Amino acid sequence: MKCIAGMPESLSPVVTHYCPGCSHGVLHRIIAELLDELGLRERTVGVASVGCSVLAYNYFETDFVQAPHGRAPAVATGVKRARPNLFVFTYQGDGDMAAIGTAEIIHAAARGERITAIMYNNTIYGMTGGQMSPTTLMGAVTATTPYGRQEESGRPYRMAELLAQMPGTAYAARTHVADVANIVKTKQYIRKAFEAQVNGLGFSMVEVLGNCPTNWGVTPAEANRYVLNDMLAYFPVGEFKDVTKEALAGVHA
Ligand SMILES: Cc1ncc(C[n+]2csc(CCOP(=O)(O)OP(=O)(O)O)c2C)c(N)n1
Ligand code: SF4
Repeated sequence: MKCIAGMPESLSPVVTHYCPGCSHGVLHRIIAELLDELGLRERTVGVASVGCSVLAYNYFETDFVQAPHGRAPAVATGVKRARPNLFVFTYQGDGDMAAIGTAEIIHAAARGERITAIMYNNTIYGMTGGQMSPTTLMGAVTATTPYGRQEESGRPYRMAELLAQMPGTAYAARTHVADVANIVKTKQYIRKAFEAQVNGLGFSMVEVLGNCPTNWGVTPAEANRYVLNDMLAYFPVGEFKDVTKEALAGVHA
């Protein structure tokens, strides 16, 4: 029989703990494919955060550190500064990056740390039961906003645009994995973020709009429709900063 698809070498052949239809797994595969294609596997250190992806270290055939409570960018900074030749990326949810660890990510970007941050934005705290996060859409019902998110909880903010403004950021983009075309696009964006680090250009990040069928209380198909209809209306996809071309041409120091 002809094999037309296989596992990336950087992805571990183990049973997943993610819920059926959850797009964390899609994103893991994209990252693993890129680690293979860019030849980074043997010198990669991933940094797992809190949230459902706390177990990310089970799924990648690379070294991994676990950094609780939003401290992944700080830990990644330490690893990268101690061993600049390593390839270092964080994998964080919106609760971890945009709430618990806001200070770490903003200052890592401002300092231009040569790390890459991947944020999985499902607009809630998935692991702990679906509480509101900073990216929860207005009016959305969550475990802590039973009547829908109201003005008193603030309004959702956009991490990719925020981090694009930081002086040390070389690359910032937002994408989603709710359909095949954008899974392909996501891989292109993450490739550019990884290459920004490999080329020593500064901090890079990609925000990926993901789903959480379990805590949203819907089927995987309905969850992806929520991403396409509701989340995309508030969180535009695209590249918000890309100094890679100019930097490679020597325009940026
Ligand atoms: C400072 C701190 N407060 C609370 C927690 C408990 N906690 C563990 S996972 C989590 C939610 C993470 O949500 P998110 O980052 O959005 O990831 P998801 O599970 O949705 O993928 C929280 C609040 C914690 N680990 N640290
Ligand atoms: S709780 Fe949500 S984010 Fe977590 S694994 Fe399940 S579907 Fe995915």
